[in-house]
Amino acid sequence: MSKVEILVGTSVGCTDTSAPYSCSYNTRNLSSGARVLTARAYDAAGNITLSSAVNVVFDNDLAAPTSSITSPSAGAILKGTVLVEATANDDRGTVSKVELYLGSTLLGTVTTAPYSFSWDTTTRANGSYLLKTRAYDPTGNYANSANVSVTVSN
Ligand SMILES: [Ca+2]
Ligand SMILES: [Ca+2]
Repeated sequence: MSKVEILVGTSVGCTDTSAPYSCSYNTRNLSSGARVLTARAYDAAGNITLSSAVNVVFDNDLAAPTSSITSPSAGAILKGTVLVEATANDDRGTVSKVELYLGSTLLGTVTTAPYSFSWDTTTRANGSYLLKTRAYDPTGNYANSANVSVTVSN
């Protein structure tokens, strides 16, 4: 045997040139769904043998959760300590954590709903700021919410 290729559908997923034949393939390279795996073996003379097919299902969580800040609303003028509230949802139903950012500065992390953050605006100079959340699922996919522009006026 000179090499064995593992086919994922009709594409070569990975190749091994030494016995025992095995190789690692990242199933996250493809969308989730039913797949057919086949081994294609080449001998030194170039003869090719195809194995019987094995049906498998790729079942990766590839989609990041979405989140949005529900309070304060855009354009709000804030003073003192305010409650920042967000919602978050994942395609697989589990959000592992939601982070609140002021610009690029992490203000806090909440791991269970409701996603509420207490923010002491007096630690900031008066002016305009952008708030956003970043939601994670258990696989580690994450995405930012839209920015909400607020003004601190203490
Ligand atoms: Ca090997
Ligand atoms: Ca997900």
